[in-house]
Amino acid sequence: MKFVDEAVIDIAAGNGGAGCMSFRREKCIPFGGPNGGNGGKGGSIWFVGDRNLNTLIDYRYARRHEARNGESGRGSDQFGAASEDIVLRVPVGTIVKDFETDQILAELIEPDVPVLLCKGGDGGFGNMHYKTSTNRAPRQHTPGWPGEHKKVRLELRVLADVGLLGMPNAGKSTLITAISNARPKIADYPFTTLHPNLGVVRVGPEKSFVVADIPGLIEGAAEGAGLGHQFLRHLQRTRLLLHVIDMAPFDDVDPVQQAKALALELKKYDPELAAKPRWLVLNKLDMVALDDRAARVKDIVKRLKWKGPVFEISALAREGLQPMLHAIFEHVHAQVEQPAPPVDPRFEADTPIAAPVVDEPVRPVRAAKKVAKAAQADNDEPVDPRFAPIEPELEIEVTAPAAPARRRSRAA
Ligand SMILES: Nc1nc2c(ncn2[C@@H]2O[C@H](COP(=O)(O)OP(=O)(O)OP(=O)(O)O)[C@@H](O)[C@H]2O)c(=O)[nH]1
Ligand SMILES: [Mg+2]
Repeated sequence: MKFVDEAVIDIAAGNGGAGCMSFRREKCIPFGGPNGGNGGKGGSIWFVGDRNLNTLIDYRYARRHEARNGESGRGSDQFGAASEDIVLRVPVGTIVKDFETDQILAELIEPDVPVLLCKGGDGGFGNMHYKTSTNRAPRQHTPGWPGEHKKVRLELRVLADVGLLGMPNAGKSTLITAISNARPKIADYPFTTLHPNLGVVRVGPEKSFVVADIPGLIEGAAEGAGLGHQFLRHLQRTRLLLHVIDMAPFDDVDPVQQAKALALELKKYDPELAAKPRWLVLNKLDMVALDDRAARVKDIVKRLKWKGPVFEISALAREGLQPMLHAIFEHVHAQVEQPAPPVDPRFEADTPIAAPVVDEPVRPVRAAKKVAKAAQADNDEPVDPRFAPIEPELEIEVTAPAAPARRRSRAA
């Protein structure tokens, strides 16, 4: 399916139905009273992240999504029906931005968690709503409230832990094929890959991470050279970038020069992305003579003034992959925030035990002494304050309520 990672659509929620003004008119029922019902609510527009989608192509064709208006209220106590909401399913990782202001309205990171983007208008009140004991024949009724409408830009940023970055033909697609279940097209011409591919890497039982392979980047991408640099947005959510470098390029270009140019492009696109942890992956080691390898690697690292981790691999021959995968997994795993275990408030240490409610102040010193004495009574082990016996005979200072002052006039 065609990969589309951007779309602009209009969304409009439904208006609320109008309230009705009506009176009960029936034979032999004088003064029947108001019976106009409220209007129904207009449909809202929700977005939901769907794990099974990976493109925004549907929104290239269907560009306007309108929910229906709420039904108007009617006489005979009838309320208008609310309209159905519209749920737009988008790939997980989609960002919804306001078209005019570019403000982020929603990020759909969690699958199947609906996010409200346009609220439907509430229904208006019928005259039945206004009846009171003093206003028995109200003629007020209100129209429905309008629904929200927006023009939004949808941007897909794939959710991956690790991103592969490199010049065209560096071997990124070969690497993702070697380590994961992804099968992108591989060929010996530049720009084989035209859209991001995701692959799940299984390092061991219950140990996995997701890798994203993106199209190659060249010098001047910020100005539109090659495929431009727009797809770098797919690396913005990763935790680690693997900078794949071809150690034996065909046309004898300098890999160090290219690596520096690529780092510059990264900075031009987004300084935050350039600041992400980046590791060097020197690929196509099999193309370098055995006795020349160490010197070549040392030379590249030295000229790049590289301080971070360096891995020497051959994606095609599948050499040197395992140590790299384990190191990546450790890094990614360490960065994933561990969600705090749910705490049952009943067993929370800080929760005070329900104390007897007393209005008068307790004498603190004597009460504390008694608690300490009770704790030492049976054994010497320190007693958890939560399980300390509640002192029944707390010394309570009872102050007699002040006698009401007599009026002087009476006393006199
Ligand atoms: N000898 C050798 N060839 C490799 C290795 N890795 C990749 N190649 C070859 O390099 C060529 C380009 O590989 P790709 O994986 O398509 O490169 P890419 O970085 O994805 O390129 P683009 O998608 O165009 O950006 C292919 O012909 C691969 O067979 C390697 O480790 N050793
Ligand atoms: Mg490729």
